[in-house]
Amino acid sequence: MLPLSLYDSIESAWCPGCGNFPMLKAFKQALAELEIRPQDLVVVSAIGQSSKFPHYLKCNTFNGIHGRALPVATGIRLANPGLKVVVTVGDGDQYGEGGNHLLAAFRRNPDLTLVVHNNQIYALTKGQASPTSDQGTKDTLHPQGVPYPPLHPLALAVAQDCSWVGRSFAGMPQHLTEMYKKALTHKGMAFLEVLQPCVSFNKINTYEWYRQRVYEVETRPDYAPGDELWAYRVAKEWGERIPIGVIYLNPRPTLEESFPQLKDGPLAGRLPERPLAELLAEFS
Ligand SMILES: Cc1ncc(C[n+]2csc(CCOP(=O)(O)OP(=O)(O)O)c2C)c(N)n1
Ligand code: SF4
Repeated sequence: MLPLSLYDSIESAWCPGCGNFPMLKAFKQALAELEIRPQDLVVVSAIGQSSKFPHYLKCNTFNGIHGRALPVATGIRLANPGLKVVVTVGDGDQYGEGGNHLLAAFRRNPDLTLVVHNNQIYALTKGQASPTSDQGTKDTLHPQGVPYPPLHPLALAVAQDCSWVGRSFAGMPQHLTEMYKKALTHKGMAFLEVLQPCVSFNKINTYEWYRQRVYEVETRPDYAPGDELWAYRVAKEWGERIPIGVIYLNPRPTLEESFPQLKDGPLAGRLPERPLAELLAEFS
């Protein structure tokens, strides 16, 4: 196991009690246990409180524009499959602004880990409803409550053949670490949603609210993550009971495997087949 301090970066600006703290700690723990070195890791994010995650990690990072982390991460992965690529973003960012990229990534199956910090709110912009806000949630944009039901991102992932789908909760650090480890070691796209309380702007979906509802899906007598219809039904479960754990497993070829150019290894570091000056001359 590597020392956790290997990944230490600057001090964070999150509010005390924010669910992002246990996520950061559990992520470092998972990296250390899996012995993923900072130089072999790139963490990509976009815009939001959750997207500050890579700022607080010592490794390669890329902080892009709202909703666009997945295409950037996919490009990094294709250029250098030698890197472990992780995307850390918020529910607003990935399910709202980045919804189109989410659908494309589910289908393409790049070998990367997507972690969505789901606090059911746009936190950085001070608490507007997000695609996962529960129906009836009152905020400044919906003083009478959100009039329609929330998105079910995990069911969407199952329906679109995402190869690994799971959920964890920031209030259960051990579960979280194990789920990070499982997602990080999956070959293909791993989509891990983490229920992440926002103690400043979401006064409804608190630690206690989640704690009363989450249950470990592996304890179900009918547990069958390889069965698409079973996984779809479980992924839609949201309300009095919320499943956490591995919900869907669908191993299939990765995006990288479909590119013949990549069969000899990463493009990064490979010498061009023709001298660069000769290639550039074609465009002059
Ligand atoms: C194109 C664009 N639209 C809107 C914004 C404003 N904005 C910044 S952060 C944010 C919300 C982020 O919410 P979420 O992804 O849920 O992350 P959280 O802050 O809750 O972790 C918004 C709307 C922006 N920066 N760029
Ligand atoms: S506003 Fe919410 S999400 Fe942002 S740091 Fe504070 S508690 Fe965390």
